Amino acid sequence: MRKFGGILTAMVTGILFIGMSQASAYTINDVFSTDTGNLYSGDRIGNYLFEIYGMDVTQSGNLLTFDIYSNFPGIDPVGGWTTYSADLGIDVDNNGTYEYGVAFSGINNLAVGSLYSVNTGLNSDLVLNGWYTSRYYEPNQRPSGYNYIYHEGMPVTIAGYNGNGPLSLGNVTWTDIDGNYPNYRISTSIDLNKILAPGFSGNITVYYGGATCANDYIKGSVKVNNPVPEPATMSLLGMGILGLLGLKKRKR
Ligand SMILES: [Ca+2]
Ligand SMILES: [Ca+2]
Repeated sequence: MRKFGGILTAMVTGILFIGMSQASAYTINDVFSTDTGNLYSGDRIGNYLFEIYGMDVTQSGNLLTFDIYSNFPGIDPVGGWTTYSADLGIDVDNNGTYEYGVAFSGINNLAVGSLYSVNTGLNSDLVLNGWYTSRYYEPNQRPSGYNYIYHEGMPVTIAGYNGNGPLSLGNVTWTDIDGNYPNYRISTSIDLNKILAPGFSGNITVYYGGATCANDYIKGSVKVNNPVPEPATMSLLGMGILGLLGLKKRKR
């Protein structure tokens, strides 16, 4: 019996270990709590719907894909404050200022999935380096009123969008994972050529403010390599152009 107990313990420990290692295997891990009852738990404040667990970042060619794991459904009314999803911020030189954003909620004239450049010079009481902060969105802002518990002054939904139009259009998808927590995988992809020079290899900082109240947020550094266009592709392209020119000449 003793031996059996030992084997059983080893099996249970093994299962637990696999479970734990899977839960924390994100590219960028965020502290998370499975407590759904309390307003302060782990690194989040407020309802458990704001909980962020982690972010996976994967690269294929010049396509960089972000998968964020969160309980946030994309829109959630809290009292009189309708919170939306914050945008994704990208800091290409790791200096704390986000030069690029991806629109996740599309509530300010940019379609969901738009990659945009930020007017980083813009600062005010409610705007930080071109990003509207959580305080900007709070109904009855201080000092006239203060009704909410949230992270003040965090860069969240859009943005010091420079007004020149999005750099590219794209998609953001909310996938209901399996009915458990985290509730959603939020996914989007960007073309690295829109934000980095060809041949760039190094770290960039990515940041997601969660909901507009920034009650949970995630930030981390990821290594990327923006490939230089292959010479073979370039010469094929060149041959194609020459071929077209030849065709044009012959037609005359
Ligand atoms: Ca968290
Ligand atoms: Ca920067």
